[in-house]
Amino acid sequence: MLHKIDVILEEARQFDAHTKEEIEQFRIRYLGKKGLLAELFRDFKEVPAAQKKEVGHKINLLKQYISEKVDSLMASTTEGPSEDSAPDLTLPGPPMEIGSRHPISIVRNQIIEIFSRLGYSISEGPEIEDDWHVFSALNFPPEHPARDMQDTFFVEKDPDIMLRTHTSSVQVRVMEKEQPPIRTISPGRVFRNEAISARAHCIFHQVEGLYIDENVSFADLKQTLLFFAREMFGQNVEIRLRPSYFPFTEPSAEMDISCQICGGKGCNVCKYTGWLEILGCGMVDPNVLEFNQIDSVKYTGFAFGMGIERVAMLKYQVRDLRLYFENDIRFLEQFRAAY
Ligand code: 2U9
Repeated sequence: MLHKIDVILEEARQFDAHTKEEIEQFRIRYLGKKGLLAELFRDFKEVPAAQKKEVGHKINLLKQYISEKVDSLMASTTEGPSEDSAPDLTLPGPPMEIGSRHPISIVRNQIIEIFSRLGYSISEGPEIEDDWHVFSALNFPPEHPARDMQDTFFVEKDPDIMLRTHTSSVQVRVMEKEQPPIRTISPGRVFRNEAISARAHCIFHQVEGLYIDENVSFADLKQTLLFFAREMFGQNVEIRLRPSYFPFTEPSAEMDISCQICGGKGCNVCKYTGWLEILGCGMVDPNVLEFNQIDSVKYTGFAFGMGIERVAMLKYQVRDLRLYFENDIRFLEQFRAAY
């Protein structure tokens, strides 16, 4: 029996394998159910009691040697895939995940496109502004709350410098350079000192519009906004204007659109009113025209302003403003099909 074990061990030592197939054959020959080790364990029953300890020890050492040899051969085999499983290099690669536009960009581009068709130019300007362009030139009285530290981000060392709270400042800069007719929209990022919640953020995006010419009327404003609302939300949409107040427009109004979820019948989105607020607007206050060297007897104008997040919320039924800023891929990828 001891001799038989030595012969098997020597044979196993001599064995060398290159392929997984050969290693598997080796494993089966020694460790398989009907293999040589199983045969030795069967013979072990017949070994006289006096030799059992020595023989049992040798069989265990042989089993351990063979198991380790199988493992190390498997680990060191350099065998590549067989010809059948080799990759087909002529096949096209896996499709690349393509990104999608952010919903704010999609809606901003749509707004720009709609007003471009009405002949509006696009104006851009600085995000860091001065008091004149953000407040004074727009007829904000000195005690207006927006001028307060609570509402606006000022530069600590110079209270004349601040982050713009609206893009109307861009249109003040347009008026400095150009005389009417002026027909421009200013999309851009604005900043307000607000606590972040589902309905408010300290950074958001606006599009403001300005049209100044001879004989511009409130009827022109209303028809322009109706055109915009129908292009943006669909031809069935209705609008209504409610009186409001802004320092830079007189008269001023807020515009609602008929709720697109319930068709104006009333639902929890429109709080059972059938209407959703979308923007503010009005006739440019003559003071604003005069502050900016535009003759307020000869010229009139209208202006409007909207938050892009709000328009996108209404268009895509987004319930929480914070989703726009978190960049969670599960939110963003839902806009892949749009634009
Ligand atoms: C000039 C003169 C007037 C722009 C206007 C609004 C009304 C308005 C808000 C809507 C939601 C800002 O994003 S929001 O918080 N805007 O209600 N904006 S009229 O008026 C101007 C612009 C430029 C020279």
